[in-house]
Amino acid sequence: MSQIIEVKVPDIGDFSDVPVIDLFVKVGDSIKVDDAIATLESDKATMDVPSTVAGVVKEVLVQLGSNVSEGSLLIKVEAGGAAAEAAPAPAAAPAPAAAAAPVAAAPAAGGGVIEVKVPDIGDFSDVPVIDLFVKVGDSIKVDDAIATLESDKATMDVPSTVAGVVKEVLVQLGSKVSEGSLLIKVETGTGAAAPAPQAAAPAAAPVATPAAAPAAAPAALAPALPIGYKVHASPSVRAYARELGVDLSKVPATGPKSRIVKEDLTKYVKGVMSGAISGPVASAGGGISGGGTLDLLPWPKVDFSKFGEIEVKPLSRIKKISGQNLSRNWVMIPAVTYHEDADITDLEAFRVQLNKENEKSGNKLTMLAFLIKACVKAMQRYPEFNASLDGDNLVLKKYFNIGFAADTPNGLVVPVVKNADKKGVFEIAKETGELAKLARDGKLKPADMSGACFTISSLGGIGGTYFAPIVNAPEVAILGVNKSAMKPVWDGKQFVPRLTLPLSLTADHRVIDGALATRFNVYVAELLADMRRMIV
Ligand code: CAO
Repeated sequence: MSQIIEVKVPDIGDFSDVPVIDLFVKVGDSIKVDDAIATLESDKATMDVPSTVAGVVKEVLVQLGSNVSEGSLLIKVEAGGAAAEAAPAPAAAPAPAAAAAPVAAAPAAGGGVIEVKVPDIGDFSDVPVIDLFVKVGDSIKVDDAIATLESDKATMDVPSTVAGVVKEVLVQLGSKVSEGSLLIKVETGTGAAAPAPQAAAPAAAPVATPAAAPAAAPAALAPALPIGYKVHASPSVRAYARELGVDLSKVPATGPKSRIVKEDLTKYVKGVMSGAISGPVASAGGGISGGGTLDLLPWPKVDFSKFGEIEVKPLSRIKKISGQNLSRNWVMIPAVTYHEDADITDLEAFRVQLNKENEKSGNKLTMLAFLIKACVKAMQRYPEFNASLDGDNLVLKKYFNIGFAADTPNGLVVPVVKNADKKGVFEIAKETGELAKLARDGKLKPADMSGACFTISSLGGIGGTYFAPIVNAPEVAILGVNKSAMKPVWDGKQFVPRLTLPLSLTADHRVIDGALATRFNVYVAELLADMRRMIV
């Protein structure tokens, strides 16, 4: 006989009126004991509230943003027959509480071997398996993740449709699969559907995680994958991880259903900062306290509407991706910016003259093209600028691909001029013009934005005097350029007007020290001052 059972917010400590920031169930969902219903977020902690009953959700009494306290009604569940075993209550509690999700629903009465195949994954086919969570002998439950597939548009966890013991795994990392491809064979029944080991996979996550980025997206400021994929965490935890520059896949989860909760993140960061855990992490927000421990503060949450009219506008996809990369690069690279002035009086006159001579060709020489050539020449003299760090090794590149920051209505992207050492300034100017147009039209392909060795960020067409660009990892340096201006320069006898170009070179101090950076800057300035030096 079925009955309707109410699931309420359990004792959540001293908190009250905390917002629901994530909601995992909807009417009609079948849920099990300990399945996460909602995530609550106070100013001190994030808490997943697990269900205390198994059954079918009949009513959801809260929504995203609802404020709840202990005892607030969350959902009503129809607990039918055998499913109605209510769990020993005070399940919830602050999130870090362990969460071995109990028994799977699927009973598989008589037993037998069942094949689990790739379900309908939309228009995708031949997508690679980028993560595999099961091996022969594993006990799995319904909805346990079997594998992660990654198309050029999305990352998808494929959950198991049966509970039992894995008898065969028919794919491996890198295998290409389509709808219907056989993934695993599972022996069901005869008690095999027993509680699955917590270890294997991040549970559930039925279908596609809308991908903010991977390959095909117009990746901004580095082709790195966005942080936080293939892991289970609430949006707020993901956002927090992004702020901190933490790769969530490295963080051990203690939340219900292998979800990473805020405390996991804090613990991980503290571990890294104290040296107990090795791994990349960046400090943020709270900074480092006097004792040397990281004192993480949550990002301030302000209800701005209290103070006046506001409008909330979602960040563009490019901004979200570049934001992650910029945050990581800003906090993880010990970077220093060095300034220099280049006298480009003669170069500008030369550029204007060449443009006049080539007026009919329609191919206009830009200062950017000369800057690219000068940087390539300087990188040839100082190879550390054409390098990337790989652990304790420096990878020195023998090719010269130069990225340039291009401002677009949707955000910043970095197209790349390949083999710039083998091209002349006209060819480079043409190519940068074409790439900048593609960037503005949102038509750059991933290949147009990959493989850069060094980046130039030119704000010369806009203005400014100097700035501190952020190194575009895994590159080790970036040259920022502002608007040239006529300045009085003392020539030993008098002040003479010289067209002066402000240069701002930011370099990764782990690879390039100040003396080298200044030599590079001075050399670039010398080349721009007298282009004849390019052939010396
Ligand atoms: N000093 C003075 N004038 C300059 C100059 C400089 N350093 N650089 C360019 N100019 C002039 C150009 O000569 C051109 O003038 P005319 O139209 O009279 O010939 C005008 O400024 C516009 O140039 P441009 O910026 O369109 O062309 P570009 O080749 O110099 O730059 C590109 C192309 C893609 C780099 C640029 O359009 C752009 O997007 N810049 C922004 C990059 C950016 O946002 N960087 C910040 C990254 S960190 O947030």
